[in-house]
Amino acid sequence: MLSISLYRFPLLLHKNYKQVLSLTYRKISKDNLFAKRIPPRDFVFDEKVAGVFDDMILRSIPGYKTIVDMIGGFGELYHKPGTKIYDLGCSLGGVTFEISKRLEGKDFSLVAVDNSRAMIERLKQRKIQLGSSAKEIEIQCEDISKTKIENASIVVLNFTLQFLPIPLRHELIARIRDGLVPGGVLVMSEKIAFKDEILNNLIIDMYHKFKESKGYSKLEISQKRLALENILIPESLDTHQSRLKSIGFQTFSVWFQCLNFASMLAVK
Ligand code: GEK
Repeated sequence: MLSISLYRFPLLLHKNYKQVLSLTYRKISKDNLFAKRIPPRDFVFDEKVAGVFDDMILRSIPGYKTIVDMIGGFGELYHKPGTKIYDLGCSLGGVTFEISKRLEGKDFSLVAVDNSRAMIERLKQRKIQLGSSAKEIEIQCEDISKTKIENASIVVLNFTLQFLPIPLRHELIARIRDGLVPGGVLVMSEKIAFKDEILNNLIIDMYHKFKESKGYSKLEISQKRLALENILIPESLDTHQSRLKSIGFQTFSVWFQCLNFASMLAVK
């Protein structure tokens, strides 16, 4: 597997940066999982995906790094002392570590949840490398539809809800609302669909151009798209807004959008 060293893990400003240099400058493996023609199969977050995930997510989500940086800012702004933060579908901890870095020295605890064993094992290794700076992070390997959410001032779903079957989404958002303290916030990023078919196709074409500009071939793009077809089900921004409002979130705004990727903020 090829290795590249362009990636800057978002921990450069960390006070104990010496401890995390190995994370910051580690070589990351290039995602070429779909480069050769392979028999069609559904996408899974297995060991192979976890091994190239840092590269995959940066080259697959326009604005990913900006979104993670900004969520760190939301963390700083909205965390209330003594409350919890949840990163649901945390993968390798992009959001988890960004928020922890910003809140270092404050009274907080962060619960990072993912149901991929391969992701969680790697995340635990990163937590060990960070030592005492990461002591506030509690890692749970479980389905987010089972996660107990309580006393939370911030819940983050950064590109995770889209993988949950649609019938389960309402119940999860309702549980998040119940677990948030008054004034607590949900930050939710999603791949989105557009109701207008012409616009939808145009934006998808633009997105494929984005992926090509990041070095993916047409074969990689089409094989990955097929693998995700039944796994990642995007909804429209209207659908997200109506669900959040019907569940009782008072304030809603899209704070970031690039092509068919958006991030939303909802306040209880
Ligand atoms: C980031 N938030 O880097 N329960 C728990 N985890 C799940 C479930 C579920 N039901 N379904 C999917 N996942 C991260 C990126 S990636 C987004 C999130 C992407 C997990 C899955 O195992 C994977 O790690 C993550 O959600 C989605 O900011 O790959 O497009």
